[in-house]
Order: sequence, then C-alpha cells, then structure tokens
Amino acid sequence: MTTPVATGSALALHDFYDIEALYDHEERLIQGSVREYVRAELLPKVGEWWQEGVFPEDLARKFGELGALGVTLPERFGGAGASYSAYGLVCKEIEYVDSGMRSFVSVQSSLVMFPINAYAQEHVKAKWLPLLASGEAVGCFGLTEPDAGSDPGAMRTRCRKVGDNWVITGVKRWITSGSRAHVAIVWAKDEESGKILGFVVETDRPGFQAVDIKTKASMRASVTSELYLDEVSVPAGNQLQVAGLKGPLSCLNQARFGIAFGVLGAAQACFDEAAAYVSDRPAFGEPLAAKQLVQSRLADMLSEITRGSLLAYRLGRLKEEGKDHPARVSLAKRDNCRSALAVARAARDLLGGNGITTEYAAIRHMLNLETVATYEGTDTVHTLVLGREITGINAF
Ligand code: TGC
Ligand code: FAD
Repeated sequence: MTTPVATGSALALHDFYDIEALYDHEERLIQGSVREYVRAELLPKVGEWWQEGVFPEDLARKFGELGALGVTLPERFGGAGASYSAYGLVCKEIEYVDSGMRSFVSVQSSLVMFPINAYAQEHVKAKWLPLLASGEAVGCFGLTEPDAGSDPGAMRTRCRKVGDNWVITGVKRWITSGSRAHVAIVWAKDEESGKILGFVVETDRPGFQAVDIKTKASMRASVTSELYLDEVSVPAGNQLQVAGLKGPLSCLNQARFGIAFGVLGAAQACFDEAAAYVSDRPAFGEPLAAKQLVQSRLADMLSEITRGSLLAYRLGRLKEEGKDHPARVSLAKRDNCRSALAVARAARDLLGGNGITTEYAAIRHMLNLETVATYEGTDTVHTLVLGREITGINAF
C-alpha cells in the first residue's frame, strides 16, 4: 500500500467551529469531568453490555456521584444548580458512549426529577429528589401505552378519587428503567373530569408490576419495561399539581432538549471511529482516506455535526432566556436526530464488514439512534409540530 503524506488538521475535529469556547467556565468544567469519567470507565465496557443486553445496576449511583443526575436542579435537593446548556453537554458526553446510558440520565433528570420539582408537594420533593440525585433511587416515566404513543391524549389508564387516595389502573409500554424504578411518574385520565393527571407512584405499592421487554435490537444497554397498574392506590399528596396534556408535554420539552445535544455525542463517536478507520484501512493500494469519495463522506459527516452543534448551542441559550418554545425544541430534536443517524449510517458503511460487528461502535450507535428518532416524539410528530407552527393548521 502506498501511504500518502497526511498533513493532519490544524483544527480540532471534535469541535471544528470552536463552539465549546462559547460555553462558560463552569459548563466546560462539568463537561470535562463527565467526559473524562465516561470515556475511561464506561466506553471500554459498553459494547459488551449492549451485546448482552445489560444496564449495570451500579451505574445509577456512579452517575449520581458524577453529578450527572438533576444537573439543573437546586443544590438543596442534591442537584448541581447548573445551566441547561451544562445539562445538554452532560447528555452529549454520555451519549458519546451510548444512547442507552444517556436515556437513563434523561429519564431520571428530565422526566422524573423535573416534574417532582415543578409540580409535587414539598414533602414529596424532600423525600425523592435527593435520592434520585444521588442515584440511590431510580425513577421512570409512564406516559406511552400499547395503543397510545404519538397520541398520548388517547391513553386508557384511569384514575379515580377514593376518599383521601387516588386509585390508578392501566398499562404503560416502552418505559425506560421501568423494572429498576423505585418511583414512577404515572399519567392517567381522571374518570370524572376526563383530564390527564400525574402521580408519583412508589413502585412497591400493591398492584404495581413491571415486566421487561427483551426483544430489542436497539437500546440494548438500557432497561425498557411494561408497567401494569391494577387498582394501585396512592395518597392524594402524591398527585402532581398540573392538569391536562401540558403536564407530561412540559417534561418532554426538557428531555427533548437534552436529546438535541445528546445525539451529537453519538455522531461524534461515529465520526471519530470512521476517520481513524479509513486512515489505516487499505483499498486499491492506498488507505481509504486517500479516496475522494471517502473524503466527501467525512466532510458531510463533519458538516452535520458542526451544524447540529451550533443549533444545540443556540437552543441552550434560548432555553436559559426562557425562550425554548416547544416548536424550537422540536426542530432541534428532529434535525439533530436526523444528522446523527446520517453520520452513524455513513460510519457503519465506511467500516465495511467490520462495521456490522459490535467490536466497533458505529452499528450500536446507528441502531440506538433508531430509537432516539422514535421516542420523545417521532420524526413525523416533530415535522407536524413545525407544520402546525408554520401554517396554523393541525395536521396530526
Ligand atoms: P396540544 O393541543 O398540542 O397540546 C396540549 C397542551 O399541551 C401544551 N403543549 C406543550 N407544553 C409543553 N411542552 C410541549 N412540548 C408542549 N406541546 C404542547 C399545549 O400548549 C396545550 O396546553 P393547554 O394549556 O392549551 O392545554 O396537544 P395534541 O393532543 O394536539 O398533541 C400534540 C402532540 C402530538 C405534539 C403531542 O401529543 C406529542 O408530542 N406527541 C408525542 C408523544 C411523545 O413524545 N411521547 C414521548 C413519551 S416519553 C419518552 O419517549 C421517553 S424516552 C426516554 C428518554 O428520553 O431517554
Ligand atoms: P405510533 O404512535 O404508533 O407511530 C407509528 C408510526 O406512525 C410512526 O412512524 C409515527 O411517526 C407515525 N404517525 C403517528 N401519528 C401520525 C400522524 N398523525 N401522521 C402521520 N404519521 C403518524 N415512553 C414513555 O412514556 N416513557 C419512556 O420512558 C419511554 N421510553 C422508551 C424507550 C424505548 C426504547 C422506546 C422504543 C420507546 C420509549 N417510549 C417511552 C415510547 C415512545 O415515546 C413511543 O414509542 C413514541 O412516542 C412513538 O409511539 P408509538 O411507538 O406508539 O408509535
């Protein structure tokens, strides 16, 4: 093989537009400490976990010790009191390792700690938030049902007031961390008013059962379960102080924000792997990196990541100004998932046959990203949110 002289890039390929310099000192410090930990401790083992379908039990506490749970929540409840952008950067660093690891953090922070902090009574916050921040307790979020995914307003789970308690019955499907959870945020329709209400449900209450979904070809290093609630009774004090679909959707707005950052981590991992691979892999007497069409694909990958990073940076600052309109979040979630998937598919292809093994990261990320593009609102749902914003016409 002829080895052409490679001069290398004078620019940082993990941050081509110096976007990290736009973040403040604290944000970069948080990002750096998470990056260092996850790349040293999790990255070498994640391929095996994914292959075996395992999310190690001790990871919750490890993420807690790292300060990765409830990054934006007040320090008095065990959070880091940091910015939304810092939370986004934490998601990105963790998703560099695996989308399933980031899913755990998203659910715990955005879908469990956020609604407890925003809508629960003080005694519920004081009990659960510190435990969730340290990872001693795990939480899950039950919105989706077997027949109600994109249209959560069609849920069948019901609640009714009986004396000083609420009694909840129904089935929730596709629930991340479901069988690991000590506490579940469960959304149900009030039989009397027809309104969607939310509850903090301790998972050891009689009538609560979680069963894992074992047939996933994506997100294998993440626990996904079905929840069965059979007349589960919770005290009225466990009810969240919000009514209607805007309750769960406000939580999704937080998690989708984190995903817009997170998927860039998966894309960067794929790009790094592909760029290294093609510089060594011989084909037709030269390294693949010397081929114009290969360079063209690397250039496209870098463009996707750079555009997505600019979008995420701006979304972070908008959110910190309280301007994270749901349609803005939809655009970033949708487009950054598209970019990450395009990068992962290109990386998988550039690795040839090796690209279909889990010895390399590309196919694991690619398959995980199929889920990420589906959950928290499918690509189509976010397209329709944008369509409604543009035209004023609801086309769901
Ligand atoms: P619509 O009439 O649009 O809205 C009902 C009320 O909610 C408000 N709202 C929002 N509030 C906060 N954030 C948002 N993103 C919001 N979107 C809407 C809205 O203002 C209204 O408030 P009000 O006061 O007027 O009542 O409701 P719709 O029935 O037309 O539905 C809209 C649609 C389809 C966009 C929505 O249902 C939707 O987003 N569907 C997708 C469902 C989804 O994303 N599910 C995710 C489940 S959780 C999950 O996947 C976790 S994955 C694990 C991980 O994150 O890692
Ligand atoms: P459907 O809503 O049935 O959609 C099927 C197809 O129809 C999609 O292509 C969709 O875009 C399309 N479609 C839907 N409506 C329209 C329309 N109006 N016009 C055109 N096309 C349309 N949920 C939780 O509550 N908590 C969790 O922790 C959680 N974790 C998850 C983890 C994993 C691994 C997965 C896979 C899912 C998880 N989900 C969770 C559920 C997830 O949010 C849903 O799968 C998602 O919202 C899509 O719902 P659905 O699967 O019912 O698909």
